[in-house]
Amino acid sequence: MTKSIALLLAVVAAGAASPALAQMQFEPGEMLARADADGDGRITRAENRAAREQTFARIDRNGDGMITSQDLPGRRSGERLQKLIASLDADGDGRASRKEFVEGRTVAFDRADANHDGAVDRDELASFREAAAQLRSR
Ligand SMILES: [Ca+2]
Ligand SMILES: [Ca+2]
Ligand SMILES: [Ca+2]
Repeated sequence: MTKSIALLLAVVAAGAASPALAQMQFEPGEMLARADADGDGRITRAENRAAREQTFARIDRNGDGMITSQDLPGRRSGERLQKLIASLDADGDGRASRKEFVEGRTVAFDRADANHDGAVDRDELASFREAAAQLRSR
C-alpha cells in the first residue's frame, strides 16, 4: 500500500467513524464535490484550497488556528483525529496548524485528478467517490 493511499484511508476512516466529522461532511469525495464554488463541474486547485480553508475554520472550533484533539471532544473520534492530525503535522508539534492543513499534501485531490491536468472534472470525481466508497466498505 502506498503512503498516499494509507493517508487517504485515514482521512476516509476519520470521516466515517466520527459523527462530528461526518456532520461537517469531512468525507473526501463530498468535500471535493462541495469545493466546486462556481459550479462549472470542475474543481480547480484554487477551489480546492479555498474549500480546505473553510473546512479548517469549521474544525478549528476554538479559532486558535490549530487543530488539536480539543477541537473534537469524544474518545472514539479522538483516536482517529489523532491519526489525522499526525498525517497533517509536518513540523511534528502534535497539532495541525492552518498552514499545515491548507498547504499540506492534497491527497484526495491528487488522487481524484486522474489525468493530472490540475482540475477534477465530473468523471474524475465520480470515479473517486466510487473508489472512496469501496475503501470505506472494506
Ligand atoms: Ca469550478
Ligand atoms: Ca504542526
Ligand atoms: Ca483532471
